[in-house]
Amino acid sequence: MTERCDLLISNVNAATMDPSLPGGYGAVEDAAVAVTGGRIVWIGPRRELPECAADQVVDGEGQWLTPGLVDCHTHLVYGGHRASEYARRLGGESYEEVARAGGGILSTVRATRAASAEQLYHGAEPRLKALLSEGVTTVEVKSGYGLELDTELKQLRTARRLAQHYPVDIVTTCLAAHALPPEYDGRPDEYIDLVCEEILPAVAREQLADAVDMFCESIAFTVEQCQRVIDRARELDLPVKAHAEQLSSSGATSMASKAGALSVDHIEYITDMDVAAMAENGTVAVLLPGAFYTLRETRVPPVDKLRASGVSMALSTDLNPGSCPIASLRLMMNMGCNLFGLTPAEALAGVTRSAARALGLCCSRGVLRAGLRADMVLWPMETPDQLAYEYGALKPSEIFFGGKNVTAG
Ligand code: DI6
Ligand code: FE
Repeated sequence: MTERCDLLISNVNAATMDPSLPGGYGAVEDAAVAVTGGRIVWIGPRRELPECAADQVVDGEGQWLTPGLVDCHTHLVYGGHRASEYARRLGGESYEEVARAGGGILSTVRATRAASAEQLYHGAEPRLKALLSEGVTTVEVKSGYGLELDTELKQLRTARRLAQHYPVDIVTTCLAAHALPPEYDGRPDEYIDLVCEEILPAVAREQLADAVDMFCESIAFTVEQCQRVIDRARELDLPVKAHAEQLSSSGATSMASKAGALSVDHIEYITDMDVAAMAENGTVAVLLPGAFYTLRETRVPPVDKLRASGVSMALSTDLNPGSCPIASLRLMMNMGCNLFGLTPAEALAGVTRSAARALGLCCSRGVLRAGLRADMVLWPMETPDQLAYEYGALKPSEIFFGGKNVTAG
């Protein structure tokens, strides 16, 4: 490290989440962190800090510092809402029944097609602000409520535009294979042709997506159709991920893992074979307890088996107007523990290190380590276990995005 730095935070306890350090949090007590050019240049016990003149010094007052949180699976940009559908489901209709009756995802498709880019942008802002206020510094945003070229592009451009105005990195994913649009009713293979031949190449040409996703389910697309989308994405050099095994078992998880998917998401209905395929291929399990909770599902993902097989488990909001209209990654940490049986340390790893891996970004973020981005959150707590345990009152005291203090208010 050089003898000067932009920012020095000292008198903190760091939950580095570095797996090479002992304990679930990779904790370094009484630590110091030096930042230059938006990156961590030194982190370790304060007494070992080399001589360093800092432009700005922050006294952490014994609080805990964590990596900036990463929400690795959202559908943040959409038109309208589905409050009436929620009431119908509370009255006994299932998510699939609502979808098959032309509601569900297709109801949001109609609203998203009808919305202007400006309306989509302003609709997404409060949801994004809610995430950012909790210390989220990277958000993945999917398309998938257009199901036609222009509206898919409109959603992805809106997502990119949000990152120009808020202190956050937005990672975009093209989810054109989310549902069958009404104009292709009865012709799913022809819609997959459109996705592969028109939508994905256009999105790749404009560099509007960092990855490609698909919904493999009885109310969406078959494993074979999803395989075609994956093959096309690979030809276009785009990484893939999949909504898999959310409502039933199909083999999508094994297929996607073997095809090198970054992550498979939901996975309540995976089998032992799927777990083995994920472990073998380094595919991240993205767990979405908010969707499980909202849809009042009863089948939980096999967390014990994933843990025993060494599969990385990320946690995310799945923020969307149908199965999870909840803009809180902190609440997902609590739900991940209460509903799925994660430990508090696994929950924090799930929204930092493993979430970064699910986006293919583990070389740049998700851990506090020299060389990585200085996306960091300071929390007024005595132990990092409080992040999963408490909800509502515990807020970040400072948020650093690329080494800049961006704490709101
Ligand atoms: N699974 C989900 O959880 C979201 N999409 C998907 O394939 C939900 C989308 C919605 O209901 O609008
Ligand atoms: Fe989703």
